Amino acid sequence: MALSMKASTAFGTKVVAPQRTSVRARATPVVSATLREDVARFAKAAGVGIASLGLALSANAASVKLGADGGALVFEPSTVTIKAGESVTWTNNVGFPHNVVFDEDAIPSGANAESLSHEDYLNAPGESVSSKFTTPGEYSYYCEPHQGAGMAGKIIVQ
Ligand SMILES: [Cu+2]
Repeated sequence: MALSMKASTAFGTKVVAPQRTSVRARATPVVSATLREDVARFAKAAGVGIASLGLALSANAASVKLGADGGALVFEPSTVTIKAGESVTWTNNVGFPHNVVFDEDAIPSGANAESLSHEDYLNAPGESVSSKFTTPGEYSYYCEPHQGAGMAGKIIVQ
């Protein structure tokens, strides 16, 4: 009550337009601080979310399943087309362990087979790896454990 009286008094002695803001600021300092904190926290969390979302969007990662839903030992889809600078993410689906192997002679010159490859076996369900492709061209790759079964794929980088 004392606060609102003071606010009313102030209201009477000052210019009308900015008073509303002034009164609200005076009447709810604690709420404002908490709100500011919440907004800051939210902005921080959202910022991180938006940042990674932006990254995902601008990087436009293509997704490849390791093993088809039906159980076939294939990369699904076996061929993906992306733009230079975009990434491909491989995710364990069925029939693992899988891995992702690029050979020097099956990728554009200038690209690094070793850094693109993920030779460590993916053993866990849903486990994923990704590679970023910066050099345009065609990249053939395979899964070592299932190479004999024809588990091979292609990335076309435009
Ligand atoms: Cu495999």
